[in-house]
Amino acid sequence: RPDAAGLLRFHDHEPAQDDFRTALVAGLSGVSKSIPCRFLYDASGSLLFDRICELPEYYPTRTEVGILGANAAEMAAVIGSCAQIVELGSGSSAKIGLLLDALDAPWSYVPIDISREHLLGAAQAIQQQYPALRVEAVCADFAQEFDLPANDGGGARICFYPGSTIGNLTPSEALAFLTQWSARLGRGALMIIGVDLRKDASILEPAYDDAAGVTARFSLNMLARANRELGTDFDVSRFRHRAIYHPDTGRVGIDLVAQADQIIHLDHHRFRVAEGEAIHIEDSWKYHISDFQALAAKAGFAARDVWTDDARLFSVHLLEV
Ligand code: AVJ
Repeated sequence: RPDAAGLLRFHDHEPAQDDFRTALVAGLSGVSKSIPCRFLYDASGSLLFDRICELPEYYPTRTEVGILGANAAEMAAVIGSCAQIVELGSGSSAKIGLLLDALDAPWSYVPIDISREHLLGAAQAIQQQYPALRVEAVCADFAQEFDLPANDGGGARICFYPGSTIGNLTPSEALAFLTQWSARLGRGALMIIGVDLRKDASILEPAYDDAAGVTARFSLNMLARANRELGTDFDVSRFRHRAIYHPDTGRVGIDLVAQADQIIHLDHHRFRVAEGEAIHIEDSWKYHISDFQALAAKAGFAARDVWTDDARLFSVHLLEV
């Protein structure tokens, strides 16, 4: 395998540029208004999200990192040697080191991300840090169909999907997503997935509406982005960020609520937003451990193990196809 050492490989599937204008027109045209949450992450939004992860109220990131750190050796023992690690939405690849450091001779790391610059920078850094690892960066939308790099190192294939990113999907979308990935990964493959847990609104609502107002800025940036990129005229100062936990379903719903009547112009379109009207921008679904395991089972995954923190805020699941 000497040819693999130190040489970053790059597979560009040229994911379609998501059309913000089309999505915005569609989202503002209906009876209830909404904008898909994937548009939160432009350059400013991504920086604000990194700051959210450091907030005292936003427990998921540090709790998951704690769980991964505390149990990496146990995970590594199940994974075995020469594994191929496929990470979905790898971003800055900040968490994979916890796993790589615990693994016995991992064969390859396949970070998949839609953001080409971000992906390449992170993949290069990992390749430098782990010169013997075969790093195969894949620029793709991981919800779309594309070929995964072959797993020819002789070990297991592991899919790593941290961060409770799955929480942005409704449970039925999550079922479809996991079903697609169990088929794609194939028999014997493992998935390590971070899933945020249900808990009291007194913890959840501040986590999505922090005292310093960083999450509010993250949400409002979506409107500012539309003004910058599409020339809309949202009066951003007249919208308020709102996060409400619905304990019956386990959903944190995030809205931007207009504080005054506004007419928003976009090309030839005019959208009226009434005072008090909400634009829905994000949901973050929370699970009971047993409910998530049941969902995974329907999708073709057996629950092999699950780890949590002492306060049972967050869970990391080891699933097997
Ligand atoms: C990136 C989807 C995991 O739902 O906790 C954080 C996004 N939005 N604060 C989450 C988010 C506002 C985050 N996920």
